[in-house]
This record gives sequence, C-alpha cells and structure tokens, in this order.
Amino acid sequence: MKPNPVPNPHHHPTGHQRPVEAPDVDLDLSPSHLCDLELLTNGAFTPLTGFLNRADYESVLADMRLENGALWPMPVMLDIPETTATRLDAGQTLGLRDREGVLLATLTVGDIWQPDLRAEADAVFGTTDSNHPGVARLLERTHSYYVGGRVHLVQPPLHYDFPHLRHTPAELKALFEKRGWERVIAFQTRNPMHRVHQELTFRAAREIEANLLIHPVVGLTQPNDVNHYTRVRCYEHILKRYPEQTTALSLLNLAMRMGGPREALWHALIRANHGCTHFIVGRDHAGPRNPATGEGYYGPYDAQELITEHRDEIGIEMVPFREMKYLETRAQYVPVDEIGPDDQVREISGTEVRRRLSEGLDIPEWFSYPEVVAELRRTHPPRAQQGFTVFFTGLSGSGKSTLANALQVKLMELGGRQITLLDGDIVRKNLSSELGFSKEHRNLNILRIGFVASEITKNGGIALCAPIAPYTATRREVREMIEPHGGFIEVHVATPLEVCEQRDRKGLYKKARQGIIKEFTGISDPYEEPENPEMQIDTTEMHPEKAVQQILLKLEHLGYLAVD
Ligand code: PPS
Repeated sequence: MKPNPVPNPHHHPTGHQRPVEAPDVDLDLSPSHLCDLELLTNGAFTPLTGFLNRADYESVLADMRLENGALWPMPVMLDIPETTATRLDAGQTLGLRDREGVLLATLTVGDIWQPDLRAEADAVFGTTDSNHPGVARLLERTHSYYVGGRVHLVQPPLHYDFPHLRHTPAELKALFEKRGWERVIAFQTRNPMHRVHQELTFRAAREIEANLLIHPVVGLTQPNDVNHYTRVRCYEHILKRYPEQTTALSLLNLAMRMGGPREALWHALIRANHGCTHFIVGRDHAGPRNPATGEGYYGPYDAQELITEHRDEIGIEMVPFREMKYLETRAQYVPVDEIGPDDQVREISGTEVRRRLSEGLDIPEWFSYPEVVAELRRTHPPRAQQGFTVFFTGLSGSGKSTLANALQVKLMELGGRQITLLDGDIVRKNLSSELGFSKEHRNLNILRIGFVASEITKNGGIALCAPIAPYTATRREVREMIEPHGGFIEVHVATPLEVCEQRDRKGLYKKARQGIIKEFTGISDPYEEPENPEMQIDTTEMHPEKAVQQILLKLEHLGYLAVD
C-alpha cells in the first residue's frame, strides 16, 4: 500500500502559520493542556472560547453552568506554576507552546488566582480521595495557580499518528453531510472493543435507524488503560465487522477526567458539537473504581440520570445502553432483560481478559474477534516476556541496597533479561548530582528514577530501584509511569528506624541527631509508609538470601519468571 504522503491540511502546521507577535510570557503545555487546547480551538468545547476565568469556574463547580447560564459541567483550566503566575498581568499575552516549543496558541490573560483544589475535587468528583484518578491528578499534579482567558489559535497541534482518523467537529459534520447521514449515534470508549460492544452498538444504531460513529478517546484516559495505538488498530479491525457504509471511526483527543455523571454529560455535549444526534450511555459511564474497595465512586446509572435531567438543553439524545450478555444456549448476545431462567450465560471480566493475555491463555471467539485478540497479544506479551521494575523503598540503612544487589545477582544467574540497578547512591552520583534532600528535590530524583525504569521496563528489561522514596504520591506517579509497560513490584523494606539507626553503617544517623545533616529521613524529615506494597520485608532478623528468595517467589507467582 502506498503511504499517504500528504497529511490532512487541517493538521498541518505550515498551512496555518501566520506571523504573531512574541508573547509576553511563554508556557510549555502539559499533555492534558494540549488535549484541552485542541478541543477548545476546534469547536469541540463550544461555547467555551478559552480556559475558564474565575467567575465561570466557580459557576461550573457550583451549578454545572457558565456564568451566562450555558450548561457546562467540567472545568477546563490552565494551571501554572507560581513562577509564571507572578510574571503575568491581566491583558498580557501568554504563549502556549507544545513540547518542542512550537507556539500553538496565545491566551489573552484574564484572571489569575489560587484555586481551592480540594473544593474543586469535591464539587467535580464528589470526593477528595486520591485513589480516584481524576482527584489524584488534580490534587497531586496541578500547579497552584489558574490563569483564565480567551485563546487564539496560531496553529493546530500536529498529530503524526492516525491522521486519517482525526476530524475536527466541522470535518465530521461535513463527512456526515457528504454521506447523507442524518441520524448519527456516537459510541464513546476508552477500551478495546470486543464482541459485546460491537453487538450493542450495532443494535442501538439499528433500533433508532441511525448511522454509527465509533468515537474513542485517544487523549488521556486512565493510567492503566490499553494504549491508544493498540486500541485504534483494534477499532480498525472491528470496523470491518459492521455492514459497509453504516459506520465510521473517528478519534477524539480528549483528556478524560473520569468524572462519572458530570463527565458523561460533558461527553454528550462534545458529541453534539461534532454533529451527532444520539449518544450511547451505558453502565458506569466514565466512572472509575476505587482500587482500595473495588467499589465504583458513582452509582451505575447516575450518569444516565444526570443526562436525563438535562435532556431538553443538550442538543443530543441519549440512548441508554442495556447491558448485554452472551448466552451459550442461544449462541448470541442478548440484553439482560431478555435472559430466561434456563439460559446459560457466559462472561469474561476485564480482569480475566488481562490475566489470560498476561499468561498467554485462550480468549474465545464468542468474546472477541480473533484479529482483535491478536492485536492485543502483540502489545501484551505474556508476563514471562515482559519487562518489570522492582522498586525498593525504605529508610536509609534499611537494607534496600543489599537486597537490590543480591537480587540483581540472582536474576543474572537465572538469565534471560538485561538488568539495570538504580541504587539511591548510584543515581545521586550519576543522574541527580545537583539535587539535595528537600521534598522538591527528592521528588525530582524519584521521578528521574521512574523515567529511566519505565524506559527499561518498556524495552523488556529489569530495573531494580533502591531509593528512599519517602513520598506516597511520587511513588504512585512512578507506578503509573511503569505499569502500562510491564510489571511494577513495590517492596517496602520495613526495617524499623531504631534498627536502621543502631546499624548506622554510614554514620549518617549520628550526624542527623547532632543536627549536622539536616532533613534526614526518619529523624528530621518524613517517611510516608507505603499503603499497598506488593511486598514488605523487615531485614532486622532476616538474612538477605532468604529475603531475595521471597522476592523471587513473588516474581514467579506473578508470572514474570515463568519459563515457557
Ligand atoms: S530520596 O529521598 O529517595 O531522594 O533519597 P535517595 O536518593 O535514596 O538518597 C538517600 C541516600 O543519601 C544519603 N543521604 C540522605 N538520606 C536521607 N536524608 C538525608 N538528608 C540524606 N543525606 C544524605 C543516604 O546515604 C541515603 O542512602 P541509603 O542507601 O538510603 O542509606
């Protein structure tokens, strides 16, 4: 097949470049800002014209409306560090740049303020629990200032991946028009589509006599989701399973917040802006589960209820999705309310799919099309072929380095994968030589380790990390960087402070007690104990060899060492 040499002109920077005056201040946008900016400037977030100013923000939090009364459930905010905020004044121009420094848009500075992020979390997500991914991002990864103001596009962000599947709302409307599609039902997803999704979308479209738009989110989703490259290849396969000319696929560069009902209402408005007339909303739409309890943060049908409350003003009709299940007895999927007492239901949960992929086990054809399963297997090889990171955390002198070194030798003895040891001291010498021990510097140090370990893991190697890593939020961030690429095994080396201090191998505790070393972990600086580590090891009584055996058994149990 000939490669497509001419990218879509709507995504090509040179086609749109105009000379612009140099902005007063510049800002490098984060991945989620980039998503928001794209949808703000291409019409997907109509009626917004920029990042929210303070009055709109407060009104959205309180009433899900802009100050002028327009329904808008989700704050779209530009957070900036204090160093940028103090250099900005209302009326100035802020340059919004991508990661390469390309100027994508300018913002005419309106309000600059310090938001109460906990109040925002409570209003938008109904919780301040950091196990909720939207809350975690808001409370742990948001700068302390917001700046609002109208944005002016300089050039749209450029996408090199799947340009043929990206459409602005105007392009999508034109496509529907060209194909003569008057009723279009949109299906939102952040997961691979299996047979059940194909069945339910096909049924929904047939029942309301509409054409179908598969409209997956490819911006930001949950940290552990299947990456969008793999998903899009799966969607392209499944598209061929619909009757020809009935269904289209388009990618939405949305940064999801996982805000359940508010998010679902927002999704509906976005689909209305893309020219869709109907929108499928199922159970638990955009609602994450609390990993600590396994429970959802929202009622399974809260999203449907909230949309129903606003049905008259959203400009799109919701099609509530009835859950469907596969009946062995009838060899087909049917809505749950049509299942009889003698029908034999078959089910495979998402967790079970991941288990089967990670162990290289069969996934039956009634559950997913073989070409979709093959695609998933390409990116999710069995665990025995994946990379992984063992992340030791604990006090100075707890035994992290000893265990990491011993584990390295044992793993080398087993062979098979390349191993890199990222010990606290080694890293501080090579990667982080300019850093001290303030909270900020420690976090920077850990994120660097996380970055290197995630690259190693992604490439199928083993990273053994052994820093103190005293802060829970940073350890979580590292986990989120690594888990999409392979294993992350957090080992809390829980040797008590008294024992570490008694050992005092490097004489540091003595100096810390004398005040010669400041900010010393456990003495004059905090250590937040891990809440749910994969393993906890106290080296007070345990010989390193025994401890390493336990880690090896754990790795084997998780499937990372299995021979195939
Ligand atoms: S952190 O918090 O994860 O960034 O720390 P880390 O990079 O692991 O570095 C810890 C090693 O530095 C020595 N050291 C200190 N530790 C804690 N607090 C203070 N103030 C401090 N100053 C120096 C210490 O030897 C640590 O090594 P380990 O192997 O943990 O004993």
